[in-house]
This record gives sequence, structure tokens and C-alpha cells, in this order.
Amino acid sequence: MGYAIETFDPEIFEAIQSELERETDHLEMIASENFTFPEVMEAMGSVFTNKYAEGYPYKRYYGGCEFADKVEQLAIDRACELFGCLYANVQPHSGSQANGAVYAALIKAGDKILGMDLSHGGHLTHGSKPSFSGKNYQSFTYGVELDGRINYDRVMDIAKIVRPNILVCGASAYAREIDFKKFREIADAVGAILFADIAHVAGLVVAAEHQSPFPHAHVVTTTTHKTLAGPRGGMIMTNDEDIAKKINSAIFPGLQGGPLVHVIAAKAVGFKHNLSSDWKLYANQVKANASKLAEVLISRGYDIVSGGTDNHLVLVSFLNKDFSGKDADAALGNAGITVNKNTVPGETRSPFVTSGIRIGSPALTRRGMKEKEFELVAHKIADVLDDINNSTLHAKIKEEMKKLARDFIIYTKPIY
Ligand code: DSN
Repeated sequence: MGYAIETFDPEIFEAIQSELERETDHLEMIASENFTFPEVMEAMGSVFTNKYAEGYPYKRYYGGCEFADKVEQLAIDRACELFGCLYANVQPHSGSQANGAVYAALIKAGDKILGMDLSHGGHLTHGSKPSFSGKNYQSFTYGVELDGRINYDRVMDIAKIVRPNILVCGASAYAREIDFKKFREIADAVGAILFADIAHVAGLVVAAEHQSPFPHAHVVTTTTHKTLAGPRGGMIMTNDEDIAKKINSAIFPGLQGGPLVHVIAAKAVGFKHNLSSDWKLYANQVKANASKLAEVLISRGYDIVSGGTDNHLVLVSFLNKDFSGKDADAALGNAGITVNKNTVPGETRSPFVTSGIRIGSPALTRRGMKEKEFELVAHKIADVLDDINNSTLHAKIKEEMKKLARDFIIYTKPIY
């Protein structure tokens, strides 16, 4: 193939090659993962990795930033066009960094944040105690009801007791549409800033396949690699000039040093894909595929949290089964289907064992799979779960899934 890395560092090259084979031969169904575009990978591997560019476009602390300025401004402009907002900071290295910057910019240590409980589908950075967000701030949680849905009246009741400085909405394992308008009403009732973390559903939001957090949220964060299928990274958006200025200072010099200009270039390339007319078709198919998955699993007797899905993921509960999420994750892995174990509402097992799995449709949809393939895969998932200790069956299904996966090749080489 002629890659320099192949001869210079065969150990790393072999790992990259093996990862390509793993990604090619397995069915990737982790709801937060996706396959980015070869053009995005080209930008990530570009000479911009060499450049320091502390500061913001046209206001840098180093010389030689004229082309870095150009790519960052393009990324900002495309992000604003995509989400219909006025200000975007495209420098956060990750979603967690973005969320950390929101708190650092808008509240002080010891202030109160109210976010969704991690075990109910929230995120570590929404106030979970082991995270900086639960250590540096007084954090409180709301959750879902036993029907798996957020009860907005109950969130209002909790908010009135807690009186948070920031109300966080957005989730990592919630299959229903998030009502940003209702969250804003709650935030307004208690004088809180509404912060929407749309990392999971951003790719649906930009295609109008999920309600937009604008104009309701004061500040919005996302990652760029999940349903957006861009490079791994984060971003912060707002329509408020004062908040935008505070966010910029919180990212640099507050939390980060030099921005990753190669990743910012890749974000811009990803946004160009997201702005294309094809994106709406992709986002619509992501939802149709997740619905098909839920429909088949329900027909096979599986308990789907909230009874279905409005988005890109399905949460399956094994509370009524004698096996755990960990068992299911391992058995499906042996059958060539990659998912993750997940806690479910009413959880009785530890977070390392859990009573559920989270299954997502974004990655296989990027490979071109539609309802027909998702119907087949959903039945295979049910076959594995119905016979969770049958390793011979799992090995047989693994071969079948490999064959299916190879009909939907996405990358032809390990490095672009
Ligand atoms: N790790 C991500 C997820 O899987 O949802 C959240 O950051």
C-alpha cells in the first residue's frame, strides 16, 4: 500500500490495520459511534497538526496563522449556518471539555446545577459525583419515570426545590425526543440558565429530525463525532453575545491552550457534509432504522424502555430476565454485534453489570443499511439473547454478520 508508517512503525500500523478489519467485519451498534468521512480523515491527517494558534480567528498569539484563521472561521460560519445560531466556539477538544467550559464561563464553584441522573440516561458531566461537574458544583438530579420518560412536571417540582443556577438537558441514553421548550419554561420559572447538551441527537437536529434547542436554550454543546459523523471533538453554541464572550474566554485561556487546528479543519469538512441535501435522508434513515430495531425486539418479547424510540437509539431492559446487560453485551460481541451495557430505569444491578443494553443505528446507517437489514440484525440480536449461553450459535451468527457487514464496506484502506 506504501504508507510510511507501515515500515517506520509496523506495530502501530498493524494495530491500525486490525482496527480497520474489526470495523469492517463487526456490526457497530454503539449509539455514540459512527463512521466519519474519508475527507474528514484527510483533514485530520493534514499539516495543520503542526500549527499553534492560541486565540481566535484574526486575534492570535502566534504568527503564521493566516490559514488557521481561514479554516476556523469556515468551521464557525458553517456551524452557525447548520444550527441556525449566531455564535459558535469550535475549539473544545471534546464534549466534556465543552461542558466544563460552560460551567466555568457561567457559574462559580459551589453553585448549583441540576441535570439528568447518569443512571437514568444522563452524562457524567451533567453533575455526576465522580466528575468535575459533581465535585466543583453542588449537583442535583432529575430522572425518568418507570415508563422510561422524563416527566416535565416532576422536573419543574425538583427545580423549584433545588433552584439551580444551571439546568442541564440532554442525555446519553434516552430514546425519546427532548422537549427544549418545556425545559426553558422550567429554567425561567426558577431563574436558571438552560444548557442543552445535544451531543447524541445533533445530527438529527440539523436535519430537523429532532426539535432544535434554539431558540430555547441559552447555551448548547455537542460533540461532532456521534450522529454528526464528523471528527472526534466538541463545540459550544449560543445566540447571546455576552455568553459567547464568556465561553470563548473559558475555553482559551481558561481551560485549553492551542486549538487542534487539524481537527477544526476536519470539523469544517464534516459540517459541509451535514449541510448537504443528502444529510436529511441520512438522519431520516437513522430514525427509521432505530424504529425497526425497536419494533422487531418488541415483537420478540423484549422490554424496550419507554416502549420504543423517537431517535437513533433503543434501550433494552433485562430487569425481567435472569441475565444482565454485561452478559448480553458479551454474547452479542461474540456474535459480531457491538453494543454497550447500560443501566435502565429501576436498575437493580451495579453500573458495571447493569440490566440493559443500548443499541444505536447511526453507524450501520452510514454504511448504507436500511430497514431490511435492521430487521434481519434485530432478529439476530433476539436469537442471541434468547439463547445467551449458546456459544456455538453465537459463533455461527458472527459469520453471518461478517458476511452482511462485508456487503456494506465503508472504508477501503486504513488511512486516508
Ligand atoms: N461516551 C458517550 C456515549 O457513549 O454516549 C458519551 O460521552
